[in-house]
Amino acid sequence: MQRLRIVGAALAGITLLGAATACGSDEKAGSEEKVVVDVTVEDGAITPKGDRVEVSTGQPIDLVVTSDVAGSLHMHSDPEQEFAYEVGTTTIPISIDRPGVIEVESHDPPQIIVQLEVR
Ligand SMILES: [Cu+2]
Repeated sequence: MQRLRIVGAALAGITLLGAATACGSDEKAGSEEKVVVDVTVEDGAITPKGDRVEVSTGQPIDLVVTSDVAGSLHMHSDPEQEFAYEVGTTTIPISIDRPGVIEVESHDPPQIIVQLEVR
């Protein structure tokens, strides 16, 4: 398997969705913010290109893929997982229950999309 080690410094396209309620929120104890990772596939190019995203074990993560072609992502967790996406926008909810660095990549073209640094 080809692995491109590209670690982007910029965290473009990655958004943290915080609890939006200003007051009177019924905050759940221990609940964590959802991390949304926006992935764009356009004309054969995929962004982001290896950005590191820090998450906690069990934290909900949405991979939101907007693509002009159907394809799939690989998550190099143990066991490895594959997620299909369609033309348009596909939201892939994931979470990782063990610490480590998990790569989310494409095989066509071969590219690391994000590295999830799970603490
Ligand atoms: Cu893979």
